[in-house]
Amino acid sequence: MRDYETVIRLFRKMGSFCLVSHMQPDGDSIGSLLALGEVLVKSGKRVRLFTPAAVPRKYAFLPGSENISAESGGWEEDAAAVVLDCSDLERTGYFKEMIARSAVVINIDHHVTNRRFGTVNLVDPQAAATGDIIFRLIKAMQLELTVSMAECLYVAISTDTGSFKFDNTTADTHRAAASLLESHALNPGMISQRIFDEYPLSYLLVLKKVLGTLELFGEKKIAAVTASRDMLEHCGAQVDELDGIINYTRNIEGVEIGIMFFIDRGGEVKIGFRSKNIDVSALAGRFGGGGHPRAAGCRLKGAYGSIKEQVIREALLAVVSPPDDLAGRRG
Ligand SMILES: [Mn+2]
Repeated sequence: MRDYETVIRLFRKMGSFCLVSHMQPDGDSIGSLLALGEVLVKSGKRVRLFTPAAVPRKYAFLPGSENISAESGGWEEDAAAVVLDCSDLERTGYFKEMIARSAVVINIDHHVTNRRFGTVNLVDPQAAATGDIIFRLIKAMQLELTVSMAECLYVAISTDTGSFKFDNTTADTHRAAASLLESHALNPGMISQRIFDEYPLSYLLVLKKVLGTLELFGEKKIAAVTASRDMLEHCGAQVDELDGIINYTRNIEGVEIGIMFFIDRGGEVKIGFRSKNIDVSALAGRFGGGGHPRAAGCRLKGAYGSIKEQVIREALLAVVSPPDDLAGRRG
């Protein structure tokens, strides 16, 4: 609680705040930014909101999102910098230098890996979302929770928990969500429809094409799909619309490794790996790539056919003989 009190004292003492969150803005970063921004405005402070990239279309319905600037022009040198949901300053992109020049940096985050770069650090890895910490701050400040704050924080918490499905979801997370729903007549069905269920038509068109390429190898323990720059153009889709598609391969019952080949321009093939148990960062490492044990990738130059052959061969070896340390951990 001491960290909360320190932050609250600074909120009361300082008159002007620049709030900033991370690249690839998500529901937690946007929701936390807007809710805390409103808290400070309601407390009579001068507040500016920033993200190092435009607010994604699906979060544009959140009240106040039009006040978030992706440009650093309005940054105030004398304001306290409040950095939200960032484990390190690199995550703030081109705001990094301005933050580093601020006399007061308030770091509010929930990542275990947070580098404690602030003058004050309110880092709570127990919190499922930064929005959860903002909610506790509002309670500790004994402020009225407005309907817009509640909506933004509900979006923050529900997105960072994958709609209350991930392992970071605790009884406290549900209690916070329950308080938010109780405080105002939020519409969780509408919120989840907008954030989790709706997608552009181009996504479905590209999904249909990519799933049409599905192949299975190694007694159906490896599933692979292939996408290409041409497919994207044909469907009018953006490259980020491919992001979730690889999970379809990994999620097939019995499959251990899911692979997506993306044939880009200039003879480059990007390869994504997903797994249930096998360390695919080691597999990606064999091709000069890297990542996390369950999600990794690499990029190779050359003909798609021979690249695919090499990658599948290595993946088959990984399925047959997973590294001992990970094999031992299998439930
Ligand atoms: Mn977060």
